Amino acid sequence: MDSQGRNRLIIGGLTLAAVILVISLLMTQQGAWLPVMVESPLVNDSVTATPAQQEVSPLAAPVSDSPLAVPHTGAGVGIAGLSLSPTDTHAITAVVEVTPPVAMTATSTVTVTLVATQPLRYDYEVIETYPHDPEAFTQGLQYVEGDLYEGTGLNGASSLRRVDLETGKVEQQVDLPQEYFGEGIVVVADRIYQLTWQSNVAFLYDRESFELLDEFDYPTEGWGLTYDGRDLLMSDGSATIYRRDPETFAEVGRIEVRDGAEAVHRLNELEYIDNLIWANVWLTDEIVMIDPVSGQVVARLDLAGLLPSEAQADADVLNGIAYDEANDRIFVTGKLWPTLFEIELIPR
Ligand SMILES: [Ca+2]
Repeated sequence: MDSQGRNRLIIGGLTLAAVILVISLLMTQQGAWLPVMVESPLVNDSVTATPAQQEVSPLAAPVSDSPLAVPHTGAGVGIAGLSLSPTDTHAITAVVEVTPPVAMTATSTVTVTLVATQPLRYDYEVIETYPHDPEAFTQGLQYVEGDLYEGTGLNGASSLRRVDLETGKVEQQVDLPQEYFGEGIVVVADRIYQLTWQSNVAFLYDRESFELLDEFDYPTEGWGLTYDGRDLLMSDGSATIYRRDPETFAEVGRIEVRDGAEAVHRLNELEYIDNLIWANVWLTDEIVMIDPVSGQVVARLDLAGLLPSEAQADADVLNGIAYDEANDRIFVTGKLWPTLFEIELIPR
């Protein structure tokens, strides 16, 4: 994707965004819970003040039938003078005056989530193909300075590898003991991290020697792994991406991944590209691109048909994203795929 494409992606994601404000569990004076749904389109990212008091009518109607319109100036959605960034989540307090039948004031904390209602759609073009070990059950993939680093899975076939991109030749490899099913990997400076699927342990290696330096525990399954320059980002097959401290592997935050209001589950191999998290979605031909702040899917890449049908019989699913930042090259492959592809994105 060229820089213009990236800008188009980001700007498009914002332009199409909408704000859903949910005031939940709004306490009335009678002590009953009055949930109120507030929806309003996002005009742009500049927000000005609006009154903090709104009328809700009719009071007795179900939530979905009584949306509380949030007035906004032409500049965007305003809530009590807060300035909302389209990529942030905010906790705000709303004071709502409800009439009729009974005048009451209720206060609640609301979360403002900016929702990309229409993720951009991309198809692909194959730029180049490279050989890939058809015995490699790819679970982690990263491009670093001319080499591919790859983590493979399956008990008895799990490994960490350094692979020559052009030839697909494995130039360095360390195998995991039979009991471990290898998962995502990430190279950070002179270290390599490797997850395991269900053993709740990550391995830390010296990048050059592949010597095992340390081990870390974590409570979830291990699927994909990448790095944003500060935190490790880890998937576990759910819709959550965990932020982890590279030094201690301690959890330091979470990203709940959604497309609109819908959670996106089965997030697998990851790659951090241009401030977005790209994620394979297990059992699909899709890669989703996730805003790391809001967790919103801002684009979807459809890679259906990438692996020729004659190669599909012996192959497993699409999995593995690597990025050559210096040359803006995107590489993708799959588990037991004989080919690694350099692709370019084509807006649909
Ligand atoms: Ca990757």
